[in-house]
Amino acid sequence: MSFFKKLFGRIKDKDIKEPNNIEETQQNNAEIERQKEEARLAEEARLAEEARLAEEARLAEEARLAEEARLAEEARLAEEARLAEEARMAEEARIAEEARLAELVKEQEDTPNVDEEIQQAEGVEPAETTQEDKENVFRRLFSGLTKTRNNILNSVESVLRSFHKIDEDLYEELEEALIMSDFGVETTLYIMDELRKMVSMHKLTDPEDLKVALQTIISTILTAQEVTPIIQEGVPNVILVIGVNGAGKTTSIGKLSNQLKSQGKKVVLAAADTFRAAAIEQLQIWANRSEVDIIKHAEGSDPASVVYDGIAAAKARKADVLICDTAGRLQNKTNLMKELEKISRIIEREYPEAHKEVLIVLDSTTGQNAISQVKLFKEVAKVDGIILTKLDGTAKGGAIIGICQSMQVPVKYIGVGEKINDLQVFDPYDFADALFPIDFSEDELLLEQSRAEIADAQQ
Ligand SMILES: Nc1nc2c(ncn2[C@@H]2O[C@H](COP(=O)(O)OP(=O)(O)OP(=O)(O)O)[C@@H](O)[C@H]2O)c(=O)[nH]1
Ligand SMILES: [Mg+2]
Repeated sequence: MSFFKKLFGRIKDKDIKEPNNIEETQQNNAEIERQKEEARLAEEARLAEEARLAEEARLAEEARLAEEARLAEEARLAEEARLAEEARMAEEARIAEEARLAELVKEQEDTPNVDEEIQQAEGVEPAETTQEDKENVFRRLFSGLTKTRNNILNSVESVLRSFHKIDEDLYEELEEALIMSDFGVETTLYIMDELRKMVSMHKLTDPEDLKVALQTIISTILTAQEVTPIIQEGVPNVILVIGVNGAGKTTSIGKLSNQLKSQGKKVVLAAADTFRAAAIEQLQIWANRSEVDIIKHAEGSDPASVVYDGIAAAKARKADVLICDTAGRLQNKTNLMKELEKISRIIEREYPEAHKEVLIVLDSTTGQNAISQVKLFKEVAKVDGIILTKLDGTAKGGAIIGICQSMQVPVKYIGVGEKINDLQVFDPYDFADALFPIDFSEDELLLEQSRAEIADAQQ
């Protein structure tokens, strides 16, 4: 077959009209070109549409992310505003509460004690402690313990209110509430044990009765330690005040010297915290306020030599009480130990005739931490008693129960404010009453009976 025949045959196969002349062939070619162009344009349009859609999707995603970010920012700002408002309201409440307490204290201080004024005018010494004095002391204690009481009462009462009978679930929730109120785990378990015993001993069934029972157990814990007075009559006394820095040593010494002075005692202070000049100045201010003598050396001098001079001055001036302030820094325990040992040695050697009392000052706002501080200082010195400060500023006063229960060191004084009169001799019964105020008459009887029974059982 000739070449043209083959070609024509194939064209025929493809149903293309056979060109019958050159012009037709040209037309066919043009048609092919047109179709190609059309296909190219269609492809171009398809790609353009695809790109447009992709761009549209990208823009939509961008808009969605921007909206998401805007909403998140809006939520963040709203949360920030809410927290700021909460903080503002809490601060306002704190200031209002502070003002209320300050007003209360001022009212008490401004109330003229007519009896005392008449007695003084007549040259009669005021009676040692009147019923009114006692009531004022209790009121101060009651007011100082407000935060702790609210903390304990709110949680205990909300548990008691939510039960109609005394059962395991109640015990469990009460246990949790006491732990949350800073009683400490060990002490809480002890209290719960005692509570179960009392419930079965008195056949208690009403959850409300548990409040009286709790108060009984708490005051029993608080009174378990024998509390001896910090000073003895007829002999010279030395009080060594120790504790971590900021606990309230210097302030408590200032308040204590004022009390002792007003009881007619001759007091000398020894500024044995020579760690920084401000500590010496602070004690000097308290000495001026209480009008008592102070022995001080320069900043950085040997604390034991201040105590040595303090003893010499106390002897020479026939002082009843020498109170030694000490540094509380614990960064270097070995140094602290050596320093306290050296001071104790000087006191033993130079003042053997004196009654010695080592008091540890604990900041109640540190809660359970106070217990580890006692443990630490007991390694260094024989601790005779505790001054527990700042009970007024904390909700963690419940820690005192744990301290008494586990430390075998009696609490002797408590600080319920920054004023000169805000250091109180610790009265465990008053403390328990101020912590769990119960308006009772018959219950009081039960309370007293229970105290006696527990005391009997412990003997
Ligand atoms: N609210 C309140 N504040 C107290 C009480 N006792 C002490 N403070 C305050 O606690 C702060 C520290 O008291 P200081 O007496 O300087 O403590 P310190 O243990 O001597 O401290 P260092 O000398 O640094 O070791 C002071 O601002 C006192 O006013 C208290 O019972 N209640
Ligand atoms: Mg101090």
